[in-house]
Amino acid sequence: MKCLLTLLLLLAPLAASAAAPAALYQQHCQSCHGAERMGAMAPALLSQSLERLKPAEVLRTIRDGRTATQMAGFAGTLSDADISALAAWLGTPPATPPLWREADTAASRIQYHDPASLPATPQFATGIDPRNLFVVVEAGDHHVTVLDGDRFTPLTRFQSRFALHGGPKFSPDGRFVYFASRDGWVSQYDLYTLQTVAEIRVGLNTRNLAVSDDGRWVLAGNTLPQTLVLLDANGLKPVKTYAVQDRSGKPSRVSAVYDAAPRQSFIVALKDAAELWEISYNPKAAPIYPGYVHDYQMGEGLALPGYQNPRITPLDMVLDDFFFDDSYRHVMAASRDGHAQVINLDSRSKVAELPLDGMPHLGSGITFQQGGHHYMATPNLNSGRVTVIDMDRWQVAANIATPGPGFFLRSHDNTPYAWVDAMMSPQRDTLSIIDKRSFKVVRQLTLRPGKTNAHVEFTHDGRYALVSIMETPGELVVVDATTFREVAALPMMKPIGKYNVFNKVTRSSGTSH
Ligand code: DHE
Repeated sequence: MKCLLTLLLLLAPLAASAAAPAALYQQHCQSCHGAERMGAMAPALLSQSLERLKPAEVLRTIRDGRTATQMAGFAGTLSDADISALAAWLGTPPATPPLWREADTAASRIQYHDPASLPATPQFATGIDPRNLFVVVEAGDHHVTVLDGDRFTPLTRFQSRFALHGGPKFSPDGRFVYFASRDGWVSQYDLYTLQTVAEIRVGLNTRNLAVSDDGRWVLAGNTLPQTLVLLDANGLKPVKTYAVQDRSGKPSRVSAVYDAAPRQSFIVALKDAAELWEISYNPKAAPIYPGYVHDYQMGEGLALPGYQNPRITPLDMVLDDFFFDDSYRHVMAASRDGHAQVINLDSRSKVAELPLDGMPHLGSGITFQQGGHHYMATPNLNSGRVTVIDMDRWQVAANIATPGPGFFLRSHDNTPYAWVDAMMSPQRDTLSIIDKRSFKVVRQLTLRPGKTNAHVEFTHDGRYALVSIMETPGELVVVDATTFREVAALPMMKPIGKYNVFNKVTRSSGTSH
């Protein structure tokens, strides 16, 4: 009895301090960050939303606030112990998993402008080429700059949703650009009138989105909840929500969604299931794979083949980073632990193993042709090299050493060079320029010593390379792609990625799609 009393006495203060963070949250955070930490005018504070932040950064943000935002510091209001308890509590998942239902998605939609009322032509000065605009995502203060790609002058700069991630995607005519934020917001922005048309929150934690080649659909993939959400691309009205689960019914997070334009379908990579999904947006799709449902024994009720229904290719392991050949018949796929293979999307089977160890970043790869061969090249997230794969033989053609692991690789049809960073290493300030003909590094470029030099995108003609100095404050540096000389620099707040309308809508082989 004495023992039990001692234990209860010992646990009492713990119980009191365990209750405190929830109350602190309610009192100080909820009005901006929303009930159940789901986000409101400020971002969600779910453990999934914070997993990219180091615990010390969470602590610092609560204590000191965030500059240039409405997040005030709580150092004068809360004790150090309270701040630590709150930070630790935010890092743990809520006792009851947060729910985000179709009705929440539908209710979140905001239409700023009726798509039918938008003027038919660009409203900015004539002489500015709407196909050579750049959309630059500035992560430092959550803004987007729209840049004239001929003069390198900003047309506008606007506040985005918190923490945009992944490549913004364009409508086929290049008029609209679609953004996804990690918090689940999808935004449709009109580059002709430089204004947001509509926004909708499709989930609590989103990976990325894809836009269909016919311009009619946007598909967004979530990790929380484990869903895919199909939207009407013109105004973002929700059309369909797919529960993502494997054949045994186990839910899976989405790793990424891609548009396979030549197949008129979306491809979906899954983080927790050894399956690959393909969702056709071709209304005539039904007869294409009539045997599929029976092959896979899914049961007619679970997955019907055809238009807007997932057709599933079973895999022999979870593969969640993908790259496609130009026809989108073949997908190169890698697992987190360095296994890679090639899958034929027509026969729905593995056709080759790829000897790619380390952590190839396939999603950041490029394709090019050389000497009659089709190649793809990929950086590696944990090894200083770019691997070139001969796609005619599915063999490694070269491993090109770079100063350190890199994240992004870029080129353009009009340049013989591919540019790669080493941003995952101490040499994060050094870009390596690789000759696509010789597979050799021909130049190293350090535009701003000591700072992260990464993510390159070319002008529509391939004459200039725009490089991010990913710092707050940072810069966007314009480099002549032939002489490698700097020609301009614009101050920006941690420009993460930049996207050229022409290169994206023409699916230039040197950039992401
Ligand atoms: Fe990304 C694209 C996944 C971390 C900046 N990133 C993508 C895409 C995927 C992905 C699947 C392709 C989306 C598309 O085309 O729409 N990224 C992941 C991860 O799994 C990873 C490693 C961990 C995570 O937290 O999700 C990750 N990514 C980062 C970063 O830390 C980066 C550097 C900074 C940030 O803002 O998060 C980052 N990712 C980017 C950028 C793109 C991207 C700039 C678009 C590249 C492009 O040119 O298209």
